[in-house]
Amino acid sequence: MKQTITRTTAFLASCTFLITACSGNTGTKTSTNNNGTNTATTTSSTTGISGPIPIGIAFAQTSNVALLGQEGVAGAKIAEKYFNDKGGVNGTPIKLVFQDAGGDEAGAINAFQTLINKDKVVGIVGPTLSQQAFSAAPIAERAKVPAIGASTTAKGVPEIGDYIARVSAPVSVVAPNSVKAALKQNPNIKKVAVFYAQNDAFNKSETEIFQKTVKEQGLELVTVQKFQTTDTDFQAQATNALNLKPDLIIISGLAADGGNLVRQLRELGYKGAIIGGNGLNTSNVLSVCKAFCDGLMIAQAYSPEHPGEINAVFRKAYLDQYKKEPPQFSAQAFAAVQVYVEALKSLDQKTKVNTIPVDKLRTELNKQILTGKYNTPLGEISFSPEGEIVQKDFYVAQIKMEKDGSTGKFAFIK
Ligand code: 1QQ
Repeated sequence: MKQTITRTTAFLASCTFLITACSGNTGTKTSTNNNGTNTATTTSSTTGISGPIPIGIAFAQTSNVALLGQEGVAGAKIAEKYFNDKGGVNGTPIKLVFQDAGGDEAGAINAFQTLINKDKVVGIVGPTLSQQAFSAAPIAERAKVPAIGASTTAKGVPEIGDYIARVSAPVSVVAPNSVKAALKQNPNIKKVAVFYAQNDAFNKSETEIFQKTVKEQGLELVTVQKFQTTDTDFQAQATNALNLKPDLIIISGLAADGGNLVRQLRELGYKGAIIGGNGLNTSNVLSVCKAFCDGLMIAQAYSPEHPGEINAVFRKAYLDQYKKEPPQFSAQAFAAVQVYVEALKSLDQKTKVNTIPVDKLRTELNKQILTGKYNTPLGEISFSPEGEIVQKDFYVAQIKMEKDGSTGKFAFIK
């Protein structure tokens, strides 16, 4: 019922916006690019793009989800500079248009509508959460605008529609790796307690995979504890679980709540292994669980050590700017922008993209995206006909905290 209301409201909002935004034929947007110079793109639905090619980025830049979204923003910006320095799309630069998708469905819907109707982007990267994608991606689908997820990993995201794809490998492929790594480190693990945030689509999807993996590995699932991504106090659930003496605890939450749960479990005296899911997959979690983050294991769809020139260039650019190794969400955002650039280049070789009306270009681009192969920092990737990423290499990292108890790093153990 809730879903129906959300979608109807979104659809109406989208129509209202279309009437105002489309009453004039041309939308012009001026923005500042990486070099600090002003660039203007003029685009209309019926004529081609004049100026840089606008690609929309709809990540969380505010709210608690910004802990995750800001890493996507960083990766996308590195890609924009890298590909524009290399000549953009056969001589035409790209221009990323950022709209803050915030942390909820409304924020993502707003960002998608603005990017589609006002900024007239050729395609979108985002949103940050699967929970947001299930509301916002249908807007791109209805408008026939490609939307590539770069951190959405729940079951069912690419199936939202023909225009919806992702470069973020699904939980079904990524999550089991961390359970296997924990067992390799400690083959005596028998009893497992699972925690998950029940108000988030991704965490519900991830915990299903974790619970299935636990059973497949012959382990005993002693309890499943639920919480909300907005919770800060986990005493009741943590005490319930610890009374059952687990040897492994698996948490599906987001960075702030997940990090707090890790801290409170350790404060209550838990000494066993802890696995965090993709929502804890950011060094921003270090400031939440501090010294108690030490030992936390998280499966990865990217390694900074991945061989190949494009990853070497990306890694160096990130290291130079942020003085730490690039995180998975930055690498995935880079890869999503790369997919757009390379698909646009292939199209442009057949027909100059700035001669194609933007509506038609979006559809042609979507087809091109799904047929290409891309050599990215994540390795060589391609897409299934549904828009699911096809990727080869996966890893597991373990947080190693320094003695100061506030700095630390993700050490790759697989
Ligand atoms: C999803 C996720 C998020 C935790 C990534 C930021 O994997 O929502 O699908």
